Amino acid sequence: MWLHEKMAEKITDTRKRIKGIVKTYGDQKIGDICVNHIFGGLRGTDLLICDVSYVDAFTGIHFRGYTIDELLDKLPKAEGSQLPLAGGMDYLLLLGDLPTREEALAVEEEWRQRGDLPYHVADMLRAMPKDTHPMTMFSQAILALQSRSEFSLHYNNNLKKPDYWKPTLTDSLNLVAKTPAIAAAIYNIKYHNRDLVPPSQQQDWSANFAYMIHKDWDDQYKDLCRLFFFIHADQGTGNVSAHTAWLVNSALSDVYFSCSAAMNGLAGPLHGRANQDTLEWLLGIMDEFGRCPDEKQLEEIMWDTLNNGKVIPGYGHAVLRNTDPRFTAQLTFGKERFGGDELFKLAELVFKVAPKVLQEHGKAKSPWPNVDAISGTLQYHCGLEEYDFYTVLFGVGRVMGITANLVWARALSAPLERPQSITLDMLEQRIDKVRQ
Ligand code: NMX
Ligand code: MLT
Repeated sequence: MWLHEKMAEKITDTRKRIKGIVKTYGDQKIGDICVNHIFGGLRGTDLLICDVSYVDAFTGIHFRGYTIDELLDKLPKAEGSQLPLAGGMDYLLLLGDLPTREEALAVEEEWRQRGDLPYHVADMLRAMPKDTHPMTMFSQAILALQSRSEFSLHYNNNLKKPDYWKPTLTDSLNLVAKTPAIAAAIYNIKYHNRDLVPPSQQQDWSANFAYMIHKDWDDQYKDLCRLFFFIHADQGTGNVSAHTAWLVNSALSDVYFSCSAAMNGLAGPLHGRANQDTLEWLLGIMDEFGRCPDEKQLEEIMWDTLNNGKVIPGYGHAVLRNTDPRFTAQLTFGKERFGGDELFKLAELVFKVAPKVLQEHGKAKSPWPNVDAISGTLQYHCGLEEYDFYTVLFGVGRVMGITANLVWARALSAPLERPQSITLDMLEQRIDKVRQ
């Protein structure tokens, strides 16, 4: 397949590069591990290599070296839209090159041919209890596709190690192709108890989600899908979901096992579920006041939230120390299209007040908004009021980057990840020894 051929060239070069680095500098020290790293969730340790994307503390995400603004300008656009084709983004994440329009459309076409949801997945989703969280459904649906894994099939038939990436790329294309249909199935089954709509052959991958949830008429929502899936596509391999996938995949578990596990991490309130929690919090404020409160009232609400031992959802970050550019991209989208919306005004006001309050509170290392501070507000404005669903949308975007990383993991024979654990006694002995 054409994408496999293009990847093969890149992989050969990168393998040589890594071989050279390890051969020449294998013993070169590049950092230190302190006790604080062990007890601080490994923050501040450069322990992973990821060329697909990089998160800078101040300028945020760079996809293959490009910022969000650069890519909004440079990536080929969807028909009749100013927003990028996800096919172009996947091409960039996998290969590291900006795609031409033809190349972006060719990835879209690959997905179009692979995008149908097998009956057994839809049946399984329908059989799940109605109060099942949509992220549980999403993770299970991905896992239910595992029986189709090309990697597992070929591995069982003596696939050679240098070729592991090939069926991994096929799995990656197949899974990404189906994620809009999985998400739409969850939405249609859980909230509307209605028939599923098969993906359209006419829509681009992002817009197809809108089409399958009966919003084919809504061009604004299609654009929001294009923006949303694009900005959520990757965030290095250190975040909980991507790192989970990386770890699981290091045992040679295929893309489906790895991505299903990743989505279980994304479902946590400190990670992707913050978009659900943010909207719930904002709607609670709107309910209390019947409108957007004034600055002073909002400040009081924030202090109440903090004094009750809760976090301000959507604010702070493990790595970022500035406003998340994914927040800014969504803020701009909302301002241009529905700036007068009361809920949107509230999200804007939170942006004005929260950093000040969090700085005064003095705990969070970053008082600035992350991607989740506004994403639910845009979804809600566009008619998706079922906010416990929003993390599924985060997952649809994220699977693109995670799978690109997994193709590279297999291409570069990323080893079984297995750090050593030591006991507290051993740690104290080690500290004594080093201090002597
Ligand atoms: N509101 C109140 N307190 C906060 C916040 C916040 N938004 N952010 C951090 N803190 C507290 C944090 O709970 C911790 O308190 P304690 O010492 O009592 O445990 C202290 O500040 C230091 O935390 P940090 O080192 O700044 O943050 P950390 O790297 O541990 O966690 C987050 C990062 C993102 C989990 C944290 O900022 C947070 O809980 N934010 C709110 C939830 C959120 O928006 N999550 C989404 C992240 C993005 N994503 O999509 O994954
Ligand atoms: C993400 O997009 O994965 C989040 O911002 C969390 C992170 O980067 O750790």
